[in-house]
Amino acid sequence: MNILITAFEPFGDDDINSSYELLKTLPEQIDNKILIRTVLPVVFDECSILIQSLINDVSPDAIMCLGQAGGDQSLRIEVVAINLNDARIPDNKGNQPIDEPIIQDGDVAYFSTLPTRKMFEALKKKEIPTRLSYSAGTYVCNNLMFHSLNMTKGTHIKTGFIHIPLSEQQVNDSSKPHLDTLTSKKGLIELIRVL
Ligand code: PCA
Repeated sequence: MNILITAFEPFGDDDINSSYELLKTLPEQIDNKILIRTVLPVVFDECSILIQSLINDVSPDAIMCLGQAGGDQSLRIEVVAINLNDARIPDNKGNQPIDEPIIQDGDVAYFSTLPTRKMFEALKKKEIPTRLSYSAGTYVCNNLMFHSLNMTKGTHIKTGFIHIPLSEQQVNDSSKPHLDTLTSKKGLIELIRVL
């Protein structure tokens, strides 16, 4: 089984992105699952052009996209992506769409096709902080999740998105919400095993 796992480069004021730091710690294989790991630019629509060419090249059985979400301390399993770009800050190429559809006249929203409830239960069982999230936002992560689900619609490719909290490296005050990379890694490996 091939699993395509993507993370994002740093964006905004951050020099690192916890999703990319986490991706770098993952092995090439977990059980019988080959992990194809790649980092994507934080640029509206451009990230999805790259993912499309990866889908064509590696024919994955599942796609798990990762992104950083500040202000949280649990692995956020995204359940839904909506057809809306609304950027609070510009992306890494200076684009800042406001109230724009991702795909004109496209579907309004897509549900993740990963087994989100099962993934959530698996992490709870291992006491790894997690929650099901019903909004992936309206920035580049939601953009990527929406495009990926649109591309894999009607195929066997299970597709979804996980938001990763800031890592311990990114908070100078440990009372700020974060999750250490080791726990995020344990959680992610568990999520991959559930697939
Ligand atoms: N997080 C942003 C975009 C890139 C990332 O890692 C988001 O949540 O949209």
